[in-house]
Order: sequence, then C-alpha cells, then structure tokens
Amino acid sequence: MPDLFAASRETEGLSDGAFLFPGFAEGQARALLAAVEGIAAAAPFRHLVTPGGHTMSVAMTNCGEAGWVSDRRGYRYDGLDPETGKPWPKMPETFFTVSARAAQTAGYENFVPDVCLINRYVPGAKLHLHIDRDEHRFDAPIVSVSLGLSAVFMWGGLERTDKPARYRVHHGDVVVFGGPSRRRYHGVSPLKPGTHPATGACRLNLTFRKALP
Ligand code: MD6
Ligand code: FE
Repeated sequence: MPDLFAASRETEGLSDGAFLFPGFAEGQARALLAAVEGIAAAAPFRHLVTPGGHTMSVAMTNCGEAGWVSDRRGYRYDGLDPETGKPWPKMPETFFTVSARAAQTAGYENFVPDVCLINRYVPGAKLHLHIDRDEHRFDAPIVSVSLGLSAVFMWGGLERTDKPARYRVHHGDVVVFGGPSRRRYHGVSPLKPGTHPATGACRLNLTFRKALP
C-alpha cells in the first residue's frame, strides 16, 4: 500500500527544544498498551474535576512514584491515588526504555521519569490549551507518546494568546519538549470518531515527566 503520509512523516522540529518523531514508538506500541491495561486494572481511568468545577472530557490515570490529580482544591501530584487510597502502579520497564530513548534522540540525556500520566480520549474529548506547570523539574523534558486514533496536537507559544500550530499525531508518534519550549502552551482538538486496530474507538496518550523535587 502506498504510504500517503510519506512526505510528512519526517522528524519535525516544533520549536527550540521540541520535536515530533513520527512512528518512533510503533514497535513498542503493543507492549505499552498491554502495560496500560494492567495499570488501569489497578488504578482505573477517571474523569477529574477541575478547580473551577468542570469535569474533564479526557479520562486519566497514572503510574510511577506519584500521579497528577485535580479536584476542587487544585492541581497537584499525589503519591496516592485518591480513588483507591493506594500508591499508583509501578512504572513498567518498557515505559522507562521508550521514554529515555525518545528523550535522548531529542538531545536530552539520562531522562528518568518519575511519573507517567495516561490520558484516554473518546470521540469529542479534548484538552484545552495549557502549560504543564505542576512539576518541580523544569530542567527535564516531557515525553509524550500517542497510541490509537489520530488527533490534532496544538502547539502554541509562551502566551496563551499565541496562535497554535496544528500537527496530526498518529499511533506510535512521540513528541518531546523541553528546554526553552518546556513552558509552551499546548492542547488537543476534539477527537474525531473512528476505530483503530490497536485501541478501538479511542486515543491514548502517555506523558512522561520528572515531577518530584
Ligand atoms: C495529549 N498531551 O497529547 C496531551 N503535555 O493527549 C499533553 O498535554 C502534553 O503531549 C506535555 C507534554 C506533551 C504532551
Ligand atoms: Fe500537557
């Protein structure tokens, strides 16, 4: 079958210190998805409530030493899952290897994440423009792996009003951003309906961070 994406499936520099690597994690996708199933069995996906009282359309869970959570009190990293009262599931070995390899390819050596936030999008789910600002370590990049249905990733600037560029992210694509791009606004447009052989009718996104001091 001809590869209709061939022309655009090259590494893209998004901005200083930020890259999109098409298909970078495709070979590990099955293993990553199997691991997500195990994590979700112990720490189920849930729709968090924002401090403003809105229920997020994206369902989330975490693994690692802490997890990103939100409620009426605010956003934070918590060592315990508030739903179960237990620590988050351990970060699987494949998560460390894939994220470190991607970070290194982007020029960030020795990336060892302590948290992986797992986002699940069904059709219509979206993520408003935001900055990832709840982590302690802004010297470390964030590595983001897309699995399943494709989505439009919005890549903004340092101000909320900067008009974002739009990139389609597909199954196995990896975005790494750090350095001068670490505090850029970004988001995900409402997911279009569809089915993907690996995930069915959803998109999963793994974001690896160094969140703890
Ligand atoms: C997503 N990603 O792609 C949402 N944050 O589903 C993020 O919010 C994100 O992709 C920080 C770094 C990379 C990301
Ligand atoms: Fe983010």
